[in-house]
Amino acid sequence: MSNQDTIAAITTPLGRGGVGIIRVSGPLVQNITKQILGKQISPRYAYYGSFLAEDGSTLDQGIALFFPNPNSFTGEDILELQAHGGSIVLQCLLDRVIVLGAKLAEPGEFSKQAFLNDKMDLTQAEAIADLIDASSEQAAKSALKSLQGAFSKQINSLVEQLIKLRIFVEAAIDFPEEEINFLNDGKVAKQLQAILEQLSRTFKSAQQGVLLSEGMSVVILGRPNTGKSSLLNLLSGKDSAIVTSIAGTTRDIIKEQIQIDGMPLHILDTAGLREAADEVEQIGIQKAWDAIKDADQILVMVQAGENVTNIDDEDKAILSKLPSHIPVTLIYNKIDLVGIKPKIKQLTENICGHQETAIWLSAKQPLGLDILKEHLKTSIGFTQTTEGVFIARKRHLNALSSALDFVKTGQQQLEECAAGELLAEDLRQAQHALDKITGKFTSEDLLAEIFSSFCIGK
Ligand SMILES: Nc1nc2c(ncn2[C@@H]2O[C@H](COP(=O)(O)OP(=O)(O)O)[C@@H](O)[C@H]2O)c(=O)[nH]1
Ligand SMILES: [Mg+2]
Repeated sequence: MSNQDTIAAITTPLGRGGVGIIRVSGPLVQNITKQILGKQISPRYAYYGSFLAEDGSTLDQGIALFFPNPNSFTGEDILELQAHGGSIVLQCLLDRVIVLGAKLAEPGEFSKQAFLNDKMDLTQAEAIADLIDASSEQAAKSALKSLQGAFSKQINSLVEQLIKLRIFVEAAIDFPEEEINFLNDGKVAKQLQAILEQLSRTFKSAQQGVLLSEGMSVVILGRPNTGKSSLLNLLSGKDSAIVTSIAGTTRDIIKEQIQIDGMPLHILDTAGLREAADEVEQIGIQKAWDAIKDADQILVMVQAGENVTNIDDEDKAILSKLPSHIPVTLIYNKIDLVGIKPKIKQLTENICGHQETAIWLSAKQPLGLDILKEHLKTSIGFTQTTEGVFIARKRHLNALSSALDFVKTGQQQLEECAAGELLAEDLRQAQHALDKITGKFTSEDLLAEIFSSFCIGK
């Protein structure tokens, strides 16, 4: 699949800057170089000179780099013009390149071209976008690991093992008299088990990777004046939300992105839940309920009392409305008023059918913040060691989980009826699922979806 278009884009962010870069990739590059620089330039050599307009006047002066195919990012001829970073200068240069036959690159089109020319697989291309979007140092390091192929390597090794096993099982099918012996001698079962274990390990690492790239969404919920906005401000370290003793202060959802030891968190502060007469407040309350749908964790704030796990009927009513698949943590706030020390406790008596934890803290003093942070980390299964953690996406998790299912069914087929054909089919499906991760089998639609989320010029 070779692209006959020559594509171009400003690859540096728009606005003012010392340097701005235009990247051009495709078959017209050499011609465009000649027109703009007045001559061809040596490959991989920093050429300093004038960038010429059509009438021969100088548009700007800067550095030009030429990377001939196939040794370039996209695998095609690439020209990079490093000009001065003003939006007008760069736009004039880009216009010039477009007039000379290039078309404006779509978001992610350079990376897509690199993928289509086998310069990298899909996990690596996705890692570029994740590296650019990384919201913490750990996320950036993990994205780099994926970019360098750490994730693909694991997938490729699994695919290799699956292929080997498939060949073995399919050979057995061809010799019906010996098929049963072949399949029953324990070798296949052992290899299947090894694949299953490796798949599970990769799945777990990918889960960490998804956390790093997407972060965890934490919604703070509760009655008015329990200190939700105070907690948001405390976690984010700034005055994001207005704090007053007037019930109904917060109406819109206030979102802050923070990180705890490198784990990105999206914290959502919501309107206090109560029967509100005010229409605006009612809308805010509805928004609060909507927000929990995508939450990974819900913090329900209640007022600490002297009696340890005491909550009243209104709080119980809130808890009873929460979906049971999302972990809930009860936050007993304002411990400074009742003289309790910060602490954490697993609640054995579930209040509303959730796995619940209770934390006592003060959002105002502040007290107990470390306990909360530690709890958020452990409850999502975030391990601090980023060694070996590569960045991943939900798409990868889905594929891995589907591969796991197929290998497990294959195991059952083998145990229950030693049916070689059924096992071979499960192995084929598992391999197919893994191939989707690296992009060996990927539909045009999925490619379009993946690359369209990239930035222009990448
Ligand atoms: N004493 C004490 N007051 C608090 C604490 N947290 C919040 N408050 C106060 O409670 C009131 C309501 O706080 P706010 O964060 O706006 O609550 P929200 O309505 O749930 O968002 C404000 O006057 C806060 O200063 C706390 O831990 N201790
Ligand atoms: Mg508030």
